[in-house]
Amino acid sequence: MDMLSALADLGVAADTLSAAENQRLDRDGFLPLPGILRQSEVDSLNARLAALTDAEGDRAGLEVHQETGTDRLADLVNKDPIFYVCFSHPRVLAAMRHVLGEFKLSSLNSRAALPGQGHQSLHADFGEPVSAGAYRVCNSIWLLDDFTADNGATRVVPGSHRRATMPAQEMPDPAGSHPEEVQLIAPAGTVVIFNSHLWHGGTLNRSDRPRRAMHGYFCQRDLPQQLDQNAYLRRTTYERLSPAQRFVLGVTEPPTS
Ligand SMILES: O=C(O)CCC(=O)C(=O)O
Repeated sequence: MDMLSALADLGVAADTLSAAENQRLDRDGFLPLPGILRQSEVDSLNARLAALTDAEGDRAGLEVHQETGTDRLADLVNKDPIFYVCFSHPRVLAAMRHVLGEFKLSSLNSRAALPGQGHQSLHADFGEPVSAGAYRVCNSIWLLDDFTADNGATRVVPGSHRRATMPAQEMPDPAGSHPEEVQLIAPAGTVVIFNSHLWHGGTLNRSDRPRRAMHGYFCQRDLPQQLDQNAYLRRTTYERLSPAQRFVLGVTEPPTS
């Protein structure tokens, strides 16, 4: 299996994203893909995430990261086949191919910003700036609630992925607002691809309900993953996945247990 065969097997074609969509992703650093999930699918994902959050309690998210004021879960790859869409959807994979070339999943997590919480500093999801075009990581945020101006919708600074700097190099306080920032306001079921070198962050959830989303985070194939998929992959998961899905996860050998 190689990248092109895996993408073809998963339904990615040359025109899966239009030229205009690719140009928008290059220019702005983010691209909303509306209507990827139906409301019934959003409801099923939310129900499964709620059950996992209850079951995992204080351990929830520990495989990658816990964050005050949020409910996080990590390693969703191994927690239910319902989540496989996040690393198999042709439109998402076409975007990753466009930004990263040879890529694999880095991690698949969820994040719900709780009422009165969720604000983050502007940041990039990579430790150092990279030159425009030499992108190493790219994210996809799966909206499981309508993202509104008030409920903690992610903010981004359009075009900042091309600046080759980090927010702290240009802003006195990256927790503050940036004059060019915009919020990702879109209905549940949308997936927003965002170049992870784009300055972005969660905002304060001023509503009385959690703002739920999943993050399918991808990296170039030569990078270490945020969650080592070979180390974590369960035998049952391996057996359920197609060869192309295993390739996207960067899984090389069957797990021993
Ligand atoms: O969930 C969000 O709105 C963004 C989260 C984010 O950027 C992060 O956790 O690094």
